[in-house]
Amino acid sequence: MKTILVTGAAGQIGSELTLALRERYGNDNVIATGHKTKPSDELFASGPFQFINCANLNSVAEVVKKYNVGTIHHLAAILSAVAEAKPQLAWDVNINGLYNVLEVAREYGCSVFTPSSIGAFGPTTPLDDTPQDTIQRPNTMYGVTKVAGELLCDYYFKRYGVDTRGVRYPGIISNVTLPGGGTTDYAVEIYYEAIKKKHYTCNLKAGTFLDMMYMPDAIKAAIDLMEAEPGVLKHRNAFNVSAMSFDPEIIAASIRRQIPEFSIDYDVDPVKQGIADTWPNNMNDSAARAEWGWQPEYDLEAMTKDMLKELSKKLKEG
Ligand code: AKB
Repeated sequence: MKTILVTGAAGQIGSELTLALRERYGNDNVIATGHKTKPSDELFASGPFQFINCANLNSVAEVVKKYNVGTIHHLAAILSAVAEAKPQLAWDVNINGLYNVLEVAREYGCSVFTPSSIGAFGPTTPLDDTPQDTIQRPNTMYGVTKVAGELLCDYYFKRYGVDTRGVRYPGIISNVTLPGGGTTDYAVEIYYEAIKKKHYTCNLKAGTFLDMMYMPDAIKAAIDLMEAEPGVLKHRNAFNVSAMSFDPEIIAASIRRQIPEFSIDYDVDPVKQGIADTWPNNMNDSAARAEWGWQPEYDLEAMTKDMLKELSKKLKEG
């Protein structure tokens, strides 16, 4: 049987997607790979794990050959704030890494799931009800790599018939692994601080609306899209997917409904604010809903209740 490979498996999405894929397809059929980040004990113990470097084609090819891989979930990427601090690294990982994965997929006949992001939009994109197909002129290195990645995936499908698929993820909120250097990270940190200090100092301004999604829905999106009949897909790559849109005041109010003493103030990070100001306030994800039945399960209130419950347990256990 062909196996599934996950790159970036120790990262925020990878750590949970790998376990979900193992539960669905069998532990030994899902190969977790990472570059430097140490995997959690659960990830390491539950199935194969190997260190690879996606920026090196042979490193990807060897693992695909060794495990007879049929599908690659390519999650290894540098997020937006780190990409602004280290643009050359972002290009190497986000572009050369994806190119290598696509080349290996072409040679070995693999399908590829690649996340794009709300970061693929820019200041001239319509920010409200952002259409599926619209202006994409981002002015960040992260955005440049995401748009190029979307186009590269489309190209490999059209030119070589590689079964490429992907979504534009919004900010992802989770209680297992922390995100590493994104603009939307505040929406995760706020829950940790709400439990630890009942106060949060936010690095984005009140009124900064962004699309967001709870991790179980992010995982569902990846699995549902990869399991969709190819004939139903008109877009294939870069589907807008969203579950909710809020600003820091709205998420704070949602936390306050569970923790009434919670308070928020602001110390704005100009780099992150500059990035967030060019991203959609809310995306239109009707193409994903129509083509492969995208339907999120969590709204803000359901997510807040679950995040606070799960994090309280986790922080108590130490
Ligand atoms: C980031 O903030 O960089 C990511 C993203 C929205 O792509 N979470």
